[in-house]
Amino acid sequence: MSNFSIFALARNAMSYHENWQKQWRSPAPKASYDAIIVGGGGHGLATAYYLAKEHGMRNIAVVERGWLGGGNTARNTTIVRSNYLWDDATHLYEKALQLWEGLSQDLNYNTMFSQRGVMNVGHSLQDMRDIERRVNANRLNGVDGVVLTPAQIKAMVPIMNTSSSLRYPVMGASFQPRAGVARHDAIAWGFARAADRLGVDIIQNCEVIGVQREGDQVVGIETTRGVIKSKKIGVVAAGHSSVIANMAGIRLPLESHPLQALVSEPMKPILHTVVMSNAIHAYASQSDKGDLVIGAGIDAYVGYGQRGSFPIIEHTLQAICELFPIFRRVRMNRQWGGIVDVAPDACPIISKTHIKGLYFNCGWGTGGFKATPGSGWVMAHTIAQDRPHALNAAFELNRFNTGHLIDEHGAAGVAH
Ligand code: FAD
Ligand code: PYC
Repeated sequence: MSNFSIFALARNAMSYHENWQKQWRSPAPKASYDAIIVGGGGHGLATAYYLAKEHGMRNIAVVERGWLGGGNTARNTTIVRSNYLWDDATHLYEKALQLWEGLSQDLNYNTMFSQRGVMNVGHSLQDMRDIERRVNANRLNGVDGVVLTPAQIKAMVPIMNTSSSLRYPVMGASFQPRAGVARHDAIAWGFARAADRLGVDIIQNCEVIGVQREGDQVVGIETTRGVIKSKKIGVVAAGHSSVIANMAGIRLPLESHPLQALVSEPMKPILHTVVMSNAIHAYASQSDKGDLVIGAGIDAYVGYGQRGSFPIIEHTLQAICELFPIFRRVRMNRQWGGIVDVAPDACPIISKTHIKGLYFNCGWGTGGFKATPGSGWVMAHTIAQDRPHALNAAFELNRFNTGHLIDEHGAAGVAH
């Protein structure tokens, strides 16, 4: 290849990059909108998309302090499932799973949703009782699921050590065949593009630093790009919800914790489903690129450092190596943390507040990625109609007054 064509190629690549940047340069915010969504992660962008698509609201903006999907949306391990224990949770996550099943077509963007199944492994008699109870509850709700014996697990995942002499012996598992994984940043980009096509303003590098009220009505936000007025504001800022609530004079029952994950060097396909264990705080899947995607239980302390602490990851890798001895020599490539906000019952808050026009969607803890389309769908309904949809009625803030908590701690795939 001559020098000339190399330069031409480089020039083409540069102009492609510049055009792409121009196309996505954030517009200047307008003085006012019919609704503003704070937080440009998957949930915020999905909310904006469904507000425009399902409720015909077009004069809306998403404001994001960094870049789209730079929060938990692109830091998570992408497990999508709906095998929760309690009816309210199951219905909400199953709605999300059904939306996932048609999402690539709906958004005209490949979300790489891959229904390769999710296995939750049990290591004690009590684990197995909980697994059987959960699978029965799922089936009563029309959600797919089976209980597997160690021999059935071995047939599906031959590389797993199912020997009874393990420190935490494998005694069985639940398996949801329709569950799986997706591509995390594609969710942010897919929703962003689809919302943009419907006229939504997506404004990056725009941090909310104040919430304006007139009496008990919200009237706008103060941002690093000026004041923007609106009488409907939906806060969808995982990990930082309490900070923004504080600006409006509200105290949320949430704690922010780091949650860590890591990926290995890429390998040929060897792990064809997702394997999780709540008891040993470890789970693994293999991405389409070939990396092992591994995650830990939550860091016990509260904080905003997107790194996490060392012993957690060390314990997770010990557990992974015990379960999959073949992975002992695999090199890990990257480790990171995301900040998740956890409610006392490990369930989300999707709710109006006592301030008119101010709504919160938060508290997803370790498990909100799978909910992204469903969360946006019900949040859009709540904002547009100023009342919750039947699917999120049980997830309002007033449950912390009435005591109607939906305790999913035991059924969470990963320890809270
Ligand atoms: P985010 O993507 O975090 O978006 C919130 C946005 O708000 C951010 O972009 C942030 O910059 C913005 N923001 C914050 N403050 C402000 C402000 N003042 N002004 C403007 N913008 C602001 N869930 C699963 O279902 N399956 C999994 O396998 C899974 N694995 C996980 C693994 C890890 C390591 C982590 C950290 C999380 C995991 N989760 C998983 C949880 C999941 O990632 C989250 O629940 C989900 O992504 C939350 O999405 P979101 O759009 O609400 O949040
Ligand atoms: O909720 O399935 C889940 C999950 C897996 C890893 C983190 N959360």
